[in-house]
Amino acid sequence: MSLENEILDRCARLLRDAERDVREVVKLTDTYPVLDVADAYRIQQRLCALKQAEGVRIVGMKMGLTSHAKMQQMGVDTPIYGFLGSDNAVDDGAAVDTRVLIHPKVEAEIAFVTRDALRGPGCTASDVLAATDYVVPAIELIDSRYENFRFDLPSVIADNTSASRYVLGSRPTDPATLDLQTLGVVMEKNGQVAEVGAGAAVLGDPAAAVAMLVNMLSEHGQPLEAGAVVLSGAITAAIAVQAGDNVLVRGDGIGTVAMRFI
Ligand code: 0L1
Ligand code: MG
Repeated sequence: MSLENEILDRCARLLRDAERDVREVVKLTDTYPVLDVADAYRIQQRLCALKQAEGVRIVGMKMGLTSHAKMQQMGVDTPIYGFLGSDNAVDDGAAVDTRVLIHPKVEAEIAFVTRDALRGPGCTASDVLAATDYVVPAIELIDSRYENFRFDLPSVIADNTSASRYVLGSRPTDPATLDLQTLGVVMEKNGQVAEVGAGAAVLGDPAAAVAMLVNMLSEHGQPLEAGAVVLSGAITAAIAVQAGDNVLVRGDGIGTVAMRFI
């Protein structure tokens, strides 16, 4: 059963205000137990429209819950997606002010930047590689707007899959020169190795995760635009960060990317 438009609008406003006011809210399904995944994507679209009305540009998309461990934890077998706004982008090595974040965590990812638009259904990892301009290592900062970072599937989809900030590495690499599945990634926090992983942690192949995104978007009649940034999903577990922390991600053959916290 679909919730009324007025309720969907109210949910989007609540989440937007929570992010702006740096305030946790109860998960949406506590208030609206019938909220389902379709409603949740409608709320996410409204959140996107609210941000665009404030002048935010949509610069790309992200995949979430791409590891089997996270899917199992949420009791689902399909990843989820969200949007990336110009307000989410941070420069490589720049400082992020933790006072405007609720309970930030970071994860290491591989980001794709598309040269050509992609349309599903039937998009494959090969299609993605052919349409990709370059890949770079990325750090995604997730910051759920929900109390204690706890939610269920519809609630986290509505909350734009916890999207908050991202930073891209400065050295673009042609994915044709890489084996993305075996590409090793190390995440260091304050000079110590915190997490390690390989591209295959993302649905077996980060390019397959982007293909899945394209196919999911096609169910809503949407393409993945040319020039889009795509965060393909976490290669490592997410780790909590606080003021004073420095995070660096190093990917085999693709360079490094860093974020620091003040
Ligand atoms: O980017 C992600 O994989 C996060 C998806 C949402 C779940 C979470 O906040 O951990
Ligand atoms: Mg992520």
